[in-house]
Amino acid sequence: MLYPVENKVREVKNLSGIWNFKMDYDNIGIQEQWQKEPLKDTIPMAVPSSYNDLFTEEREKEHVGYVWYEKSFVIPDSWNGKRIVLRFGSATHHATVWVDGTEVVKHKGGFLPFEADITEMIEKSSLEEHRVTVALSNILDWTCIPCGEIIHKEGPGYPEGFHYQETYFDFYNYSGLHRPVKLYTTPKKYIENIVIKTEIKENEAVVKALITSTDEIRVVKVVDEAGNIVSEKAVEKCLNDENKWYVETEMKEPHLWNPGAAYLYQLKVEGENDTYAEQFGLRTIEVTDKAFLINGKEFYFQGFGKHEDSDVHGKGMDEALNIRDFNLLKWMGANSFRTSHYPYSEELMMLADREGFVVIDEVPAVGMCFWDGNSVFAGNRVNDDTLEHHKDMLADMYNRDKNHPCVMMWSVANEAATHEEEAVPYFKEVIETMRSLDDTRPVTMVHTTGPDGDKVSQWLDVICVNRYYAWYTDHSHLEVIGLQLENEMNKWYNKYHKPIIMSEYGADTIAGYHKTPAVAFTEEFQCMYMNEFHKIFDKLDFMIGEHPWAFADFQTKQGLNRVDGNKKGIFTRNRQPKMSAYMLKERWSEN
Ligand code: GCB
Repeated sequence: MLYPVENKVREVKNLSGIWNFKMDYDNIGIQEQWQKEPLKDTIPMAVPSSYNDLFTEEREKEHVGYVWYEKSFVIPDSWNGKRIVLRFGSATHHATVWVDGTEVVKHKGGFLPFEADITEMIEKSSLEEHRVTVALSNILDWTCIPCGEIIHKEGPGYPEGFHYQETYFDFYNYSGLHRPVKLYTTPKKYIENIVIKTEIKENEAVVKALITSTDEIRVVKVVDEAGNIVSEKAVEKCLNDENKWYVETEMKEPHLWNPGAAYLYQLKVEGENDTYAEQFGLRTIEVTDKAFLINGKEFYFQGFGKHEDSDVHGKGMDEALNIRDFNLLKWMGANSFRTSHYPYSEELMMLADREGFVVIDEVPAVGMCFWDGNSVFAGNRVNDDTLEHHKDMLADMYNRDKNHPCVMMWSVANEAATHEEEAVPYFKEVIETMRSLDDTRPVTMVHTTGPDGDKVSQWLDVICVNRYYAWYTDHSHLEVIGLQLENEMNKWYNKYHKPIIMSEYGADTIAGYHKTPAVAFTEEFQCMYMNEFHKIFDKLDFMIGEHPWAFADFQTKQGLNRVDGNKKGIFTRNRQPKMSAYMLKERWSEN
């Protein structure tokens, strides 16, 4: 899927702003077909944003089920004869979209884009103003990723109809139209997709592009950052498919995309009617048993697991926040991050391309492990529908992010119960699917299960492990960290002979809380805690990275060990540093 762009033949209309909004308290709107008429009794709502934290009452904030969005738009006469597409950056988690009361698209999966071609209905319509209506449900069950379930309880201790959304992941189930909604045009014959793969030899690069297009493609041009055309080639149609076009074009003295020193080219595809410039970068990735090499140089991941999360906006896309986060990452000497635990906005990925951050791109497969010993994969929880949806999300993530040079590795899940026998065929298929989509990037998965229990890492390239020694186990006994960590990491390595990234480690820390001797939750403790991990990372040559958890404090559901969210941030939720930020800055600036 291509990002909507403006150029001499394409136009974009951003529908972000204030929409009409209506809570479907009793989840009756679908049955009553609210889309047929303009919504009644609406309130204003910001798009993009999560709606939850904009409300003042729990009933709305914690609503389980449907909410409705509506916006009117006009199509300018100048768009006559063009193909018109309505595109959602994301809708969390299930959306049905109507235009003027007619369904145009349905989508499941809260963190990836989807679109509807509305040309025909616009052409047939005599209306001057159109109405887009969205019914959005935030319900998570075992057929979705992330997984969840609705818990119903009854009996004398519970009010009638008592129920709530249970989730098995540690972030708030923010809901809404989280990313921009856009209308865009293309010519009627148009370029649908471009897949770019590159090969770098000595002082030359080959750029290979597979183009899906109903338009006759003429030529591709590679344009450098200064706007010079550095390569140009006529394109040939693939013999076996009418709408597929393939080209290979060479360029001399390529400028590589390096971490911290990005360089972006554009592949300009020119057709008879349509044209599209897709950004790409030149870099190689190689994984050995002990190293991750980018452009032939060993790369050590230093950075964070992050969240799309902030005050008021929730998970709503916020360009100012993205810029602030990237400036903080640079200030600290961080070179990478993981999109824990779902693909982040396209706008953020483009920024990462430009700023030279290395990204581990994670699909929203989180919450597939129970901590009480109950099984997730054997029985009536994760099922065939979950697997199908998981595979769909991998494909959507790949289709959206395939040409981003910043994406250096795919993560197919976070903390799944990979010790369960039934998880083996599941993840074999998931990993095979990822590889069949992309043969150019390594695949990882983020573990909570230890090396003795894990049954799936033989299929991965890199092993990512989350560990909280002396926090969730042996709480506050820092002296156990070194021993337990070294022992476990050696076990992982001896079992699989693959490089390891510590993808999470950290301690909840209240900003401004200080004590000596240090105790858990103080800023001093957070520094001492991480230092114990660092001593071991520095000893083990197969450790290829450290991503403390988490970049910033973030909101979670309420829980006994969550006082207004997860406080393991190195920054506060407001993006101000705790003491540990200075400690990490010093460590990372040395490398
Ligand atoms: C984890 C999860 C992450 C949590 C973190 C914690 O392992 O991957 O989502 O927030 O632990 O703080 O407990």
